[in-house]
Amino acid sequence: MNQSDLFAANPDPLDIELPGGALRYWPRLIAAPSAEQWLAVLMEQVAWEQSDIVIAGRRLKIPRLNAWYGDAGADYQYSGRQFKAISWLPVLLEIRKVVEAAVGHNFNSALLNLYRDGRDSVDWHSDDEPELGENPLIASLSLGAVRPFQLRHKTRKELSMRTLELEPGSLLLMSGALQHHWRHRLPKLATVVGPRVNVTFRNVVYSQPKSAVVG
Ligand SMILES: O=C(O)CCC(=O)C(=O)O
Ligand SMILES: [Mn+2]
Repeated sequence: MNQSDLFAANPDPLDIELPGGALRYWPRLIAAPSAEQWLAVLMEQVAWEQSDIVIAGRRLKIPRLNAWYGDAGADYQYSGRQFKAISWLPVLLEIRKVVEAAVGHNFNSALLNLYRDGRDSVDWHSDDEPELGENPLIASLSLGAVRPFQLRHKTRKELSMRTLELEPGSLLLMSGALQHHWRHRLPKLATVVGPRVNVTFRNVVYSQPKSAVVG
């Protein structure tokens, strides 16, 4: 694929200032043909799994499929589970190159999510695992169905919830202290929607053995 074909006509980002955090949004970083092709390849080639998490001592299946890819050693833990990085697929290296060029930063890993339909979701959370460092830089590429992405301040209830409709081919960059002050989610939808794949590039800044690894 020709590199220039990957970019849409207007790759300029929008800066969205939030109290205590920064968001940068490229509505159409990737042109539609590449976005559609990548969606199909990722749905087929990624080692999708329905992970479970432990909440209040109970093991539950998460309402989406996911997978963790990255450089050797870029492992990741949350809710008592360790995710060993799978080596990059060629398509992920291609996507990473485009995302790194836009953001001006390198990433050593990516968490992929597959929302099979509107019943799949991710609940309120911050991407604040210690592996991601003090102020994580998270670049989130969307492919497939448009889904609302919502942000809510952790303590300042007077601040209204923000909603961004994440378009296919768009990139959302979360940076600064955003993860300290805001939570985000991708809610379930009552309407019929097709699949959406989200590739969130991250940087695992240290990787050390931990003793209490479950499962
Ligand atoms: O699907 C999205 O846009 C958000 C995913 C997310 O927040 C995460 O994987 O941590
Ligand atoms: Mn997140």
